Amino acid sequence: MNRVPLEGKVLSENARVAAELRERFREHRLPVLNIISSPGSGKTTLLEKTLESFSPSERVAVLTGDLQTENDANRLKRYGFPVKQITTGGTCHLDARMIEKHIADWDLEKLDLLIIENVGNLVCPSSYDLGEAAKIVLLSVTEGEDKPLKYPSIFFKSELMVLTKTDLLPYVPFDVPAAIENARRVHAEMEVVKVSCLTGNGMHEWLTWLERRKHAFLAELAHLVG
Ligand SMILES: Nc1nc2c(ncn2[C@@H]2O[C@H](COP(=O)(O)OP(=O)(O)O)[C@@H](O)[C@H]2O)c(=O)[nH]1
Ligand SMILES: [Mg+2]
Repeated sequence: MNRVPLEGKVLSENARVAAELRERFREHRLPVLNIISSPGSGKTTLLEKTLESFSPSERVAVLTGDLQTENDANRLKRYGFPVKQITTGGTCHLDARMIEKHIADWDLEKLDLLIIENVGNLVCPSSYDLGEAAKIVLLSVTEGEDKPLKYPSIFFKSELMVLTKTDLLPYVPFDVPAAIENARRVHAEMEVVKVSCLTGNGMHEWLTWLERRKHAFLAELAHLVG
């Protein structure tokens, strides 16, 4: 079987749909963030804490991807914001068509932020553009500081690395400066935030980053238009 041309076709079709989505998100002045990590790094927990911190008037929505179950959407729905689960069946990443389908009945004009929790995987999601403004990679302190070197693509493409579960640092031999250095060897401009969702340490820095990124997206748009 000739796998490579088929894979190329799938990726170029995805790129086409993602470009249309990006255009739509720009028309609606909607910053979209694509959160990627291995399973269990703390994506849903970080989103729970994030939604919990928002005032009810915040115009945010979340799409969350997994192979199976509605568990994450059920966890996230408790905060009162629009949330949808995308179950991929067996696919190890979200693609642009899935995003298009799941936002079809949302009025994007009523949103100021859309956060996508990708399927837990450090490899496949990095190849599939979802029309997002930025990718964010999470790395928990139990995963080893060498992961940016082993899975460089996603670290290269992400603007921000969130080091999660920092409350566990006293118990695991994880070298934080080495992890940051490894990430910056792959992506020199990588921004880094260290967070513990258990203690709340670093949440302020994460929320500040989010706010700053939303403004940067709008400023970029104004620049494109003007
Ligand atoms: N100690 C600790 N555990 C965490 C933290 N964040 C998440 N967890 C735990 O890590 C596990 C996986 O978290 P989850 O958010 O479901 O990860 P996801 O698969 O990336 O969405 C759960 O048992 C969480 O309670 C944290 O900051 N500190
Ligand atoms: Mg999750």
